[in-house]
Amino acid sequence: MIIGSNLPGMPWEDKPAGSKEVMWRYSANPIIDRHAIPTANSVFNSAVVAKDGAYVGVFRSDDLNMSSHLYLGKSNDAIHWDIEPDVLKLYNEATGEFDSYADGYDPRVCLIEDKYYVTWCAQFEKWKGPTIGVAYSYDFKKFYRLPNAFLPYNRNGVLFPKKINGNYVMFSRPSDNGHTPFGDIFISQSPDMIHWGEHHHVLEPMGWAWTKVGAGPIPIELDEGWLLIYHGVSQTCNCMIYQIGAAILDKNEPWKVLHRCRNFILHPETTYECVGDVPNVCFPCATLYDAATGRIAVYYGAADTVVALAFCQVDELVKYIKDNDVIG
Ligand code: BMA
Repeated sequence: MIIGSNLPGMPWEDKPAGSKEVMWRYSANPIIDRHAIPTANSVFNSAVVAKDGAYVGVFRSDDLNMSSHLYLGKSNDAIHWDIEPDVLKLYNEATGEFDSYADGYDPRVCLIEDKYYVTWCAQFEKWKGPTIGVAYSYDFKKFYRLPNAFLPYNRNGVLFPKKINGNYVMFSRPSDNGHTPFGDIFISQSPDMIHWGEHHHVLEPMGWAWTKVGAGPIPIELDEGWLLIYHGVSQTCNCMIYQIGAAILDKNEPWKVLHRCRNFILHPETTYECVGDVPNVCFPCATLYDAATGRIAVYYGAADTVVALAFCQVDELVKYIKDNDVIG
């Protein structure tokens, strides 16, 4: 059971008749085209949230110079998106002055109390390698930048939607300055969103995700723990394959893995997942969910080129994880 708000208008499509999949794709995928921004080569790995009866999002686009930036977008149905053509501006919290643009990639958006936090992989030359950028906004109009959370090299900084034991909690995946042929998910904690410590190991590579793992969307609170949807990567003779997996973590000590699914729950197999700038990539960055019905919509980047949508039912997913559990 999901502990959270109801979102009856969220995107949804029933599982196709006869399908045995625990997560199924939207029939009109991809929902966002690679040229959805005038200057874009691609729009993928992006994050959406519900706000004031509609939807807002932070989108990754790689431009015609193959530089990655973040852009704001809005939507009435969370399927058709109006994305602003200019890069998201960040203000300096101390001065309130416009300070920088959001250069980087793979945003996540997390509402904690009254602030929408954006975390992303910040890759300015001055940071000396990829690390976790943090900014917040009250209104999705003005975004204030906070200090980067961690030292380089780090990616996939994903916040929990509420404080746990009085602390903000964030997943991350220490990495290298390149395409990182390794990687475990860790958790760090902070009293103020600036100073991070009390680190714990969470998930290691295993099975179909034998090369590396990284947290995906903001975890979803269930009655029995936190639902973590993550990407897991296997390295073959000619490429890395990015797949989607799921686990359930302890509610109060979320570095404790209660259940971890042996099988992937989505694997690149459609044309839009297997043909693009980086073939064979499903990279989940956000969900929308409706607590009343247990419906979950997963937003994922496909082939580092477009944004796609998939669906699952929480009870069915939890049962699938437990029926195929590698823990215990
Ligand atoms: C990761 C990140 C993601 C990307 C993936 C596959 O290292 O760069 O943005 O989707 O590789 O290329």
